[in-house]
Order: sequence, then C-alpha cells, then structure tokens
Amino acid sequence: MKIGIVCYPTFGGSGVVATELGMALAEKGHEVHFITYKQPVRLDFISNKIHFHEVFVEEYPLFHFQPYELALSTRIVEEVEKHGLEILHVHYAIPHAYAAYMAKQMLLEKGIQIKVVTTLHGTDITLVGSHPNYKAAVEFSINNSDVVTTVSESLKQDTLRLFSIRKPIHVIYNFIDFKKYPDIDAPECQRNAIAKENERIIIHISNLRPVKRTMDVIAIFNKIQQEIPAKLLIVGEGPDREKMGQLVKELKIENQVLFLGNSTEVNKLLCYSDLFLLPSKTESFGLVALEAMAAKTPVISSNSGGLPEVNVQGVTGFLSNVGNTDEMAENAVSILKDLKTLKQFKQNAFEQAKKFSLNQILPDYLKVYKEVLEDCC
Ligand code: GMT
Repeated sequence: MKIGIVCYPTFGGSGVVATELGMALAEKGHEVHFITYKQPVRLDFISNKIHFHEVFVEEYPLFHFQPYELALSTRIVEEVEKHGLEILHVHYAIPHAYAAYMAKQMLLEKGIQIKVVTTLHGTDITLVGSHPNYKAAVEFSINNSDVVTTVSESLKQDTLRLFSIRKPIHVIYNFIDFKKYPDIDAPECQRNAIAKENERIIIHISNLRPVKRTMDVIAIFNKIQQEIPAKLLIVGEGPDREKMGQLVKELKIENQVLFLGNSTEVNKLLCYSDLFLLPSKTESFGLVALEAMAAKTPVISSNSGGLPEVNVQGVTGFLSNVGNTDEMAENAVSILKDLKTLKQFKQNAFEQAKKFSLNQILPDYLKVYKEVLEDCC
C-alpha cells in the first residue's frame, strides 16, 4: 500500500505513534510518506520505503496567523498526485483532518480518489477540539473521514459524548515496539550514572504542560524522598519547566531532581528507572506510561481518561483520583520500599505492556486500511 501520514513531528504522543506506525509499515514493505512541517523526531531512518515531504508556510505581512492548513492541503494534493498515494492517515484532528478533507475534495476535482483515516489522540477531542472555537470544524472533519479511530475506549466515549458523530469509531490502542527496549541487565543500562546503590530512580516524561499536573509530580516525589532515598528525572521541555524548578528549590530537593530536557531515547532512561509518575488531569491513553511498562517500570498515575485501560490497579502500579498526591506518594512507597515487591511490580508491568506490542496492534491498522480500500470507488 502507499500511505501518506500527516502528524505533528514533535515529542508529543500523537507524533510518536504516527512515526512508529510509519516505520513499522515500511518494514512490512509498504510505501510511507510523512507530510509535515519538520522531520518527525522519532523518525530514525529514511529508506526507499520512507519519504518525508516538508510543508512550508511563507511569511507574508498581511498574515497575522500563517495559513498552515492551506499549505498542508496543497502539499498533500501534490504528493498524492506525484506518488499515487491511496490512503491518507492523519493523526490528531486539528488541523490535520480538516486539511485532509480539503485535499480530498481538491483531488476529487482531478478525478483522484484518496481515503482518509483519522486517528484521534486525546486533547484534539478533550481539551482543544471541543472548544467552541473549533468544535464545528472538528466535528465536520471527523464525520467526513472515511474511517475514524481512537487510541482508547475512553477517548471513543469522550468523542461520542462531546460531538455528534455519525459513523462508527474503531478503538486501536497505542503500541510498543519491543525491539527498541534494552534489557535492565544490558550493559548500556547504566543506573549508577544517575543514582547511588541505595537510591530508587523515579521518572516523569512529558511536555511539561499544566494538563500533566507537573507540580503534583514534584509534590509526590517530595513525599517519597522523605521515606526512601531517591532521585527524580524530569524528561521533556514545556511551559511548566520554570515553575517546577522553583518548587524544587523551595522544597530544597535540588540535589535529587535532574531536569534532562527533551530526549529521543527515552527507552534508555526508562531501562534503569524504578517508578514512573503520571498524575495527569486528563490522559486519553498515556503512551509514555506504556513505554515505561515496556521497560519494566511500574506506574503511579491518576485514574483519568484511558489510564485505567493501560495501568492495572495494584498490579502494574496504582491509580488515584486527580490531585490526590498523598495517596500517590503512599502507593509509590509501598512499591519501592522492598526489592521483592518492586521486582514483582516490574515484571507485572512488563507482562501488561506485552498486550500492546506492535505485533498485536499493527494488524488492526492494516485491517482498517484494507477495508477502506476495498470499500473504494
Ligand atoms: O497531550 C499530549 O501530551 C500530547 C498528545 C499528542 O497528541 O501529541 O498526547 C495524546 O496522545 C497520546 C498518543 O496517542 C496519548 O498517549 C496521550 O494520552 C494523549 N494526551 C492526552 O490525552 C493529554
């Protein structure tokens, strides 16, 4: 198949899923074309099966906002014509599903059919998409996609609750490529580079936005480190970075908290981590929690959105109400306090992650592609 993928090329989960999917499809022999404004950060190889087409938006004095959707839909039309793409798989509805719809209409005028698959990822529905400024356009572009998928059952229910949707929604969970996860015992997994023998390593990875409740991350860690010697790794960059640094200073835990910035190799940081913190206000799936579990790292999370579909209470970690940092810290200590318990949680997390392996999930996307093409013309 010849598939165009439209996504955000940044560190956000939707871009990561889109990129990993594209690379997996190419490995299976499909021709994949990424169409976006920058090379996706997780795209670690270009081959004759993987192509990247950059979308340029010209500056013009009249434009207060650059018309990205227009440039994107124009580029889609060009690449579909040039390469004979059959499917356009857009990740994150805003503005990708809208641009795809426009491109599809332009192509129809030229007698070319393209099928549009839209994958909804989370905030495109829950936070941004349902905002009155965007709602009508998002609803229209979902209803006019040929196939719609969500990354969790919870996000499907949110979509049905917040919009008037006239078509079936397929749940296709996010996935993990286990090939990319080094074993805890592998030589490159150097935990002593980060922590002393008696210290537990706790980690949080996100784009440090308010929705991640980053202040809760610090508060939970502060309580844990009063009970158990520990280090906290903060991976990512974002608007909350400064506030987090300030709180760390106020709590006088600067020596135990390491801000590492963005990383393209989170698997290498996760391999020696003992616990992952994800106290988010809303989380449609929590790909990063799954990535942690694939690296045998149990998860302390909130119970919002799709997190209960990934993190299993008392088995792979614990889930608490949003904001209940006392309970989150208590649960964290109960996992970390003795090595036997920690080892069991690590193993459980790994077993649960296997249910979301690339090999299990990729066929679901291939089935959707096949069906949408068969339904063609
Ligand atoms: O909101 C983010 O942190 C980024 C966002 C994205 O789309 O780039 O992540 C969403 O999609 C991920 C991949 O499907 C999910 O794992 C995240 O749970 C989801 N984020 C939220 O719902 C807040």
